[in-house]
Amino acid sequence: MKIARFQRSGQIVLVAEVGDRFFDVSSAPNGFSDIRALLSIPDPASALKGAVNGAVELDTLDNLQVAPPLDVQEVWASGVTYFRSKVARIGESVEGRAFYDKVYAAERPELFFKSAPSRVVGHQQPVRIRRDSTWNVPEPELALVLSSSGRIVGYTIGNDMSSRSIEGENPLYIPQAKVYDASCALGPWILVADGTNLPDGISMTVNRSGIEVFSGETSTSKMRRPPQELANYLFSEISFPDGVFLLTGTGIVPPDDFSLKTGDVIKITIDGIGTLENQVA
Ligand code: DO4
Ligand code: MG
Repeated sequence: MKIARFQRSGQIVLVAEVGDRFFDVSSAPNGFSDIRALLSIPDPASALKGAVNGAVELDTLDNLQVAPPLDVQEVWASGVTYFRSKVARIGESVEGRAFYDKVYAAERPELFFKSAPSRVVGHQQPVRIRRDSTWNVPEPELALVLSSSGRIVGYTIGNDMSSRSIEGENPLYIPQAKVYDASCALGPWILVADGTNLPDGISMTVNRSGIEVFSGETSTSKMRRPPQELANYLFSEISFPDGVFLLTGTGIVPPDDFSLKTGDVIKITIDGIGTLENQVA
């Protein structure tokens, strides 16, 4: 089952896709309209199944506008969880390279605050590059949707937009390289986790004036750390009563001569979840 948030006449509608059918789970007597409610109960997957049973079926999604898949949750991110990310960062930062090498191998992962919900954009909304940055890339990442108890409730698609020039100048600038308006895209769908359906293939294309200027792919099997281990570290000394989204790091890094430009269209596809598309403003 997949779920997504939509807007209809200014109201949020939570839709479940089951097979090729769509249900308005916010219409059910035991339903939900917000992600906060879903992530604060002990067994969100069963609650969703119950809500689908009492929900109105939708013939079409045509009259709905897709919204980001979160409401009040913070977004956190993991770093250097793929060998490709380590190699790229060692290349871009002469003085900082030992830190990336160490964090890839260390027991404790790199975790950082990525975004407040107000700075997250959804499917087909523009992402931004910083005006004071000369080298900018998208980072396609599997995002974990975690309940208030730290359980993986689902998976969505994330883009951890990043300035490589600012991060490369000094790793202490990472918050500025990573955290700015519209630097995080998520969605549109959340694949509900069932314990056996960790998504595998991740791919990304960047199109410029209709021409593909980058494409790459990876697999979550190349991640150095299991997703639940990242979640456990995140929850070890912080609580998230409304749940939280956690990006799991990038395994796709464009070559060093590539930088995003205004107008570029970024498409990230994760098997079993769908495609997140954003244009660079
Ligand atoms: O170490 C800096 C950030 C790494 C990151 O965002 C990633 O590996 O995806
Ligand atoms: Mg990243």
